[in-house]
Amino acid sequence: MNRRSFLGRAAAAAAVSCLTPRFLLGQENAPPLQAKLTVDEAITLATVPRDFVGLSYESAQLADPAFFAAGNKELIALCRELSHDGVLRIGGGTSAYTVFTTREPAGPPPFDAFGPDTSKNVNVDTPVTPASLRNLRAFLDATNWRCLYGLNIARGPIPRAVEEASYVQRILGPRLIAFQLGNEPDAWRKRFRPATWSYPDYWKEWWAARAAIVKRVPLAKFAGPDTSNKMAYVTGFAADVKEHGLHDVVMLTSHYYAMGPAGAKGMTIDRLLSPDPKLDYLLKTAMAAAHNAGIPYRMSEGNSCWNGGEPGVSNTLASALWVADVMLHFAAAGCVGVNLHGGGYGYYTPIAGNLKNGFVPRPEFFGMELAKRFVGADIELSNLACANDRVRAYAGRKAGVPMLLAINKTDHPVVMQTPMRRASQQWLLSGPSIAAKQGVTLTQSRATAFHDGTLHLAPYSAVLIEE
Ligand code: BDP
Repeated sequence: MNRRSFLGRAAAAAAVSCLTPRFLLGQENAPPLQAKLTVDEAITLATVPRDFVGLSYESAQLADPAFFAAGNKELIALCRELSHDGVLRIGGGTSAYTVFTTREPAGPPPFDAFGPDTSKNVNVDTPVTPASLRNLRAFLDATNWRCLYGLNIARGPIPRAVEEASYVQRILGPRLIAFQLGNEPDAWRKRFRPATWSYPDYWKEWWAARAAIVKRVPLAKFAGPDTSNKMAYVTGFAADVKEHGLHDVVMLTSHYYAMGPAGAKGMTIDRLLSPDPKLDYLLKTAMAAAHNAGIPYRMSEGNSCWNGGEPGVSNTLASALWVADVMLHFAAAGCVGVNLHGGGYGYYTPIAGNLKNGFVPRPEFFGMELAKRFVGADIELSNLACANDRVRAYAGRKAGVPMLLAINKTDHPVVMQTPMRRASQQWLLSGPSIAAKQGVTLTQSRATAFHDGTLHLAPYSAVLIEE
């Protein structure tokens, strides 16, 4: 299904509409949902890589060299809280409008902080200079993160992208994972390219751009195709990489937004918390393509609702529960990482702020923090028997210790029988209400909700326990 389409999910919405009267608060007194989790320890679905957790920012943010810089201590601290080994992806819609120049501009940067691109078509050029790249390197050193770097291919020109690549490679050095050649090329039709534009045209351009970059930067590595939603580009790209034996293509990437566009009808908490039928198709297709090419797959950009996020949805407890679930969903499928898009004061940004006012974690940040506890863990095959598909669970084992993440996206309490024998450690993700923007917390406490293998989940909450 095309995420750019306005198609609603009428059936799913109808199925849950009986919940709406109690929807906003959750009912401690509502009858509990019964759930039973069984785990097959013999079958490991995936091991969550060290650098699974990531963020994605607009390329335009580089126009302010002080943003990704060693001096931005608050942002560095928040990134380190999310991961000691994360991935910062630079790209997005504005990567078609960045202009690399070695002439450092005089005067202040054009903005304080740059949120997700919502313009799609109308944009202004912003500079990227060696100073912003040197500061970005210092930021990556301070966070111990690495970078996926998007070059301006949509509008080029290619020689400028080649020059930029040579600076990026030299300055970021080991902090650079790979270049991405253009953001969402499957959406260039009728924007940057003619109406007839399709995958074979992209591959031709990609091939020429790669050749030009490799000539000047022989050590360059690539990831792609960094697409919006057209899986034909993902399978096509993987097949071409394989056919041409391109060992410098180290990763297959594409984007995932649960819904959108923000502002359209039906972009509700209700929908965000319901299973997304297009997700399993995406994962199955992307993983098969990656397997075919012998490279890992990473979800390089995504979030709850494209077009900058839906206010009252993308910045609430709902987004925190959603993100914890979706991160584990990707991880269990074998995806090697996810980059949650954001920046500035965008509604879906996990970290909000600017240099002047400081940086704060948004609700989604806490969902990411919960999911990150699975980094390094083996995710085991499990089955959750529950009448409500908004109750979710993931089981795993880290350094031999069994762990379980249970997510209750309903307004009922849940009583979940589990094979866990004890809960030595417990984390609780919760908030004052599902629509709460403030007061969402992740707390570590001694297990009180767990007795004799039975886990009690409050409405709209998630619990992670380690045996
Ligand atoms: C994606 C773009 C990103 C936007 C996002 C959105 O790559 O730059 O910020 O959509 O619309 O297509 O939120």
